[in-house]
Amino acid sequence: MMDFDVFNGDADGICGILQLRLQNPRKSTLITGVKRDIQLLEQVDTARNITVVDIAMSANTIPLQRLLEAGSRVEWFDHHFAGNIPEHSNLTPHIDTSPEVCSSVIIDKALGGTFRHWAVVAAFGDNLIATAKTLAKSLGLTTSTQDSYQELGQCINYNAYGNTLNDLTVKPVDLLSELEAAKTPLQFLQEFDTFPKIKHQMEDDLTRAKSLTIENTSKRVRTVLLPDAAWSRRVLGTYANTLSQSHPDHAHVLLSKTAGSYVASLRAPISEPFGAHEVARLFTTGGGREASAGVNALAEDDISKLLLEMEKHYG
Ligand SMILES: [Mn+2]
Repeated sequence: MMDFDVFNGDADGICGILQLRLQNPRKSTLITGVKRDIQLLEQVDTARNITVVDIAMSANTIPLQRLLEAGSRVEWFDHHFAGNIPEHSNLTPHIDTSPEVCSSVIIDKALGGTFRHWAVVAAFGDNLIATAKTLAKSLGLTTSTQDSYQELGQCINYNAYGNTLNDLTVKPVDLLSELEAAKTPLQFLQEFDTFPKIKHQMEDDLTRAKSLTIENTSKRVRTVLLPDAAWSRRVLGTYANTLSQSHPDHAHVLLSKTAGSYVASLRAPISEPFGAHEVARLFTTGGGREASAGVNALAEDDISKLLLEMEKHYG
């Protein structure tokens, strides 16, 4: 029986599993995907050990139950809404949904800070700037190193957005293996050409996004509509974070058109980082966390309801 590592394809998921494998190398089957692909556990057959990082337990309850009953040992690190966590002697949950924490920070704590550089990269990637800076300070990082880590986190996070793996600049498994070979963020930045490749693509996409009109759909909610294109899907989350950093007292809604529906990215105001997942979860395909959430397939008719709910929450 193989071991499985199941992780989100974004910066937090990748830097989380990376810390665990640097600490405890093992040959495992890797299950990951684009950021919105969170029902990953169903791809796992019976396994001896399964480690899950940065994936909501609430989206994987059925396969989790099946695997536990089959005798798998499951260790779960996450900061998304978890739902009911099953009581099972083979399940070790490390779940913390506080808005200032991400999965890689939970793992950093569990490992006693051994690979904290990657937790800093991940926290920047998840847009937890204050958390990232506090951790960076504890490592004594210079401002310029912090800036590099921030850019790296942002790029790895950006790289996970898309409808399918084909939309992405680099496949998450390939990125993980390069980061593992590099061992430290600075070595990755110096020795691999993947970072400039992703960064170039991200800047291109951001330039296009910045030309779109932003509408104040209520006093504290700003909304942008993005066209049906691979670049829209890639830049959606990064642009949402860029907008919330430039307008920290506003909530944001980004809507990207896809075949027959919309993908929505929601951001609570940075000054009041709560409730985004509550709005998202009013819709069947919605989910996420307090500060940042999304709806995978929003019907056109539901857009006005979404904007109304955002107004109710944030004004
Ligand atoms: Mn995360």
